[in-house]
Amino acid sequence: MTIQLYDYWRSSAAYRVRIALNLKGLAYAAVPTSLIAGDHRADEYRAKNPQGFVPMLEIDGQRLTQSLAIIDYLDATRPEPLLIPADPAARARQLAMALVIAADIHPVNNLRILKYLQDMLGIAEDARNDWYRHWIVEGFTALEAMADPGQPFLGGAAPGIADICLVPQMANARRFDTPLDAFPTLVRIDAACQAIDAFARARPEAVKPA
Ligand SMILES: N[C@@H](CCC(=O)N[C@@H](CS)C(=O)NCC(=O)O)C(=O)O
Repeated sequence: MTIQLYDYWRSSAAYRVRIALNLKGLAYAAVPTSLIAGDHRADEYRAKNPQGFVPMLEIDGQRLTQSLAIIDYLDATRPEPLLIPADPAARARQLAMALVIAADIHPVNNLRILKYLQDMLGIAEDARNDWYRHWIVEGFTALEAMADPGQPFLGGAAPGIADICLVPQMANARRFDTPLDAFPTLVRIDAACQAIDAFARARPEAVKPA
């Protein structure tokens, strides 16, 4: 049965799942779900995904949400290549780096948070952009210190779940003109990932509907 990814080209959480599917060599059909048109808030979509976020993955008769849970499912059912290490200590380290982004940077910069700052609190665009950059710089400062500068990827010799979270967050950082000079290891690892076809094919510009 076809794997279906409810996807929005600019969603960084969906971008993570696109990378994971590509790294595992899994073909999928994208179901474009526009955050700008509000497709994610439509009753029909919320009936399938009560949280009303992308990504959502339909696979093996399952309907899965939350990008990290989806990647964990893919690892459990299609372990090649493993994206979260099996070794408990390595696993904890990789998840910790992934969660700096997925739990601590990304949620406070989400579309609905930015809309709340704008619509409910009357925060102007410049201040919202400062907010966006602030949380990236804070999180990247920690992640730069956690990364091993001697390794090609956050995941070590091969990219893993932390790299899958890093690349979309880097794209967001650049989109909002976040200064990256203080993060040489992260910048180098991002470039190494982007040179891999599975990452390149998942880029927002590569999947943006015509
Ligand atoms: N923790 C979730 C986050 C999903 C998420 O926040 N998706 C964003 C797009 S990147 C979304 O659907 N936002 C809708 C909104 O903020 O209204 C995951 O990792 O899948």
